[in-house]
Order: sequence, then structure tokens, then C-alpha cells
Amino acid sequence: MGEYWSEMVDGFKCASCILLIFAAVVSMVFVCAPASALDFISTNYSGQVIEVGQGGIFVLRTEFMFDEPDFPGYYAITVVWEDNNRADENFTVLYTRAFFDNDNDNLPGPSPVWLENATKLLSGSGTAGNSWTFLVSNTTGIPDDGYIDVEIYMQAGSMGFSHILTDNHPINKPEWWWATIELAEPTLLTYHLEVTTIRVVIWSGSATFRLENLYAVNLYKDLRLYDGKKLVVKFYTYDNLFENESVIHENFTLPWRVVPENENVAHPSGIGVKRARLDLTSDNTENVISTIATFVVTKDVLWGRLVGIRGEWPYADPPTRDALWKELMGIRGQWPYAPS
Ligand SMILES: [Ca+2]
Ligand SMILES: [Ca+2]
Ligand SMILES: [Ca+2]
Repeated sequence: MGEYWSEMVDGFKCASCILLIFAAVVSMVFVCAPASALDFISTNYSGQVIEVGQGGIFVLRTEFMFDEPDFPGYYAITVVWEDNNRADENFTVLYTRAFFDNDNDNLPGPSPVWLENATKLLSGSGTAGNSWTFLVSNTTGIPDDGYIDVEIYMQAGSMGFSHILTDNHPINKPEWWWATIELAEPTLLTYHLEVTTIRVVIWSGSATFRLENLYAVNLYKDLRLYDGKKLVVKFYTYDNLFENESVIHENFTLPWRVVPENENVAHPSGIGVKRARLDLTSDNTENVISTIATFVVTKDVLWGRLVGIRGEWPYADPPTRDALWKELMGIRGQWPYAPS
């Protein structure tokens, strides 16, 4: 029994020995790893689509962390694009800024700790016009550890020209291999970036019309506007003759994110809706910058509303029944003209 017990103890010792060795190996891996595994955090542009208005400003943000107290930190961020030999297909770097962001809200905060940047803009001949290379780096080693954000503020346009509308103006294509993020503390690491798709647009998002009742549309919209002064719902006859309009938003500051919302828009003439259209316009609503959505009250749409009225009828109070009856007669009157 005693012998057996001592064997057990020896076995246990041996097992803890192995565990210790294992722990030592693991911790060695860990000690070696942080500089390479923890430095780079993320970007908002590598492999991403960025939408911007013509002449609008967008930010390329790189986030990383220095965590080796005995080594000052270094960074260099290089972005590359081409201009198709046109000022209106080029970007302009406006400025850069770098700061500690230890609370990770991507903002410099009320008493920011700025880091000194050096920038360089180089150009040469590329495959589609000039190739532009922009480099931002720190000048001397950063003594403090922590989370750092480096931002490059760019404008969609150059030489006083706004960038043309486009689905894809690439930044950092894979063949432009020198587009990298380099970070160094005890070791120097190079990260290659995925292509960034810059879309230059008037607006982005979506808007959907529904018939609320014969006299009003319901409009769901989740939009970002980069241009324009007014959002207008315009009403037309089935033959596309203008009837009336309702300005639903104005006096907004661009770029503007329309809070996703459902909104009922009544025909201002109090008559049945035949065609409706959501336009982004200048101050004069006749100057259409872009038509965002269109809607036709077809026979199918009218039928849907008839079914709706039938459902509401049994529960409606007398004044509502009067209104529903009037609407029903209105649908009857509009039906022959509605396209199927
Ligand atoms: Ca350090
Ligand atoms: Ca912050
Ligand atoms: Ca950040």
C-alpha cells in the first residue's frame, strides 16, 4: 500500500513537472508573441467600401497598440491610388492626425495627446494615369505604450474639381504592394492591406414606398445624403403629369444620415395617389439632383388596399366607416385607369 502510494506521488510529481514545462513553453510563446500579435488592431478601410459625396471628405483610420515598455514605438502607413490623368478622378490628402485613443472611441478626447507626424506625397507613372503614394509616419520613437489612432483625411477631388461619380475608385490594389502598415517595437512588422473601394455617390441607402391609403403613401427610408437641399415627394397622374408635391425634409447639413423611419406622406391635393416619386432636389424643387425611389399605384396595389379596408370595416366606428366608404368609392373610380 505504502509503495503504491509513493508511486502515485511520484507519478503526480512527474505530471506536475510536465505541466510546468508545458506552462513554461506556453509562456515563452506568449512572451514572444505580443509584439507580433497585439500591435496591429484594425483599419476602417482595408477590404472595405467607403462612400463619399463629390468633393466630400473621408477618413482612413488605422488603429494599433504599443505594449513593450522597454522599446519606443514606430509606425508608417502607406496608401496608394491612381488618378486616370484627371483632376476629377484624383484624391487630395487634406491632413493627418495621430493620437492616443486608450478609451477606444476613435476620438482624440478633451485633452488629446497628439503624436508628431511626418508626411510625404510621391507621384510617378502608374497603369491608369499617375500613381500617387502617400506616407505618414512618426518622426522619433514614441516612448509611451497604449492604443493609437492614425487618421488620414482625404477629399474626393483635386485641383478644385470634385471627383466624378463612380462605383469604384480603388485605393491600395494588391499589385501596389508598397501599400502597407509598418509597425515596430522590438521587431519590425509589415502588414499588407486589402483593396479599398471608394464609391463617390450623391446618396446611398434605400427608400421604399407603400400605399398607406388611397390618399397617402408610406415611405420607409434609410439614406445618407451627400448632396442636395430638399427631399421631396412628388405626385403625378398615371400619364406622368405633375399634380402636387410635399417637401418632407429640408435645411439639413450635409452629409446627412436620415434616421431610418417610416413616414406617411399625404397627397397635398387630398386626391388619390397614382404615381409618387422621392426626389433629392436643390432649393428649387424643380431642379432634381437624383430620383431616389418611384412608386406606381397599380391594380395590385389598389386590390391590396381593398382587402385592407374589408379587414378594417367591422371594427371601424361610424366616422371611420364614412371615411373608408369614401375611400372605397375613390378606389372604384381610380381602378379603370390603374395599370395592372
Ligand atoms: Ca513601447
Ligand atoms: Ca478617445
Ligand atoms: Ca481607436
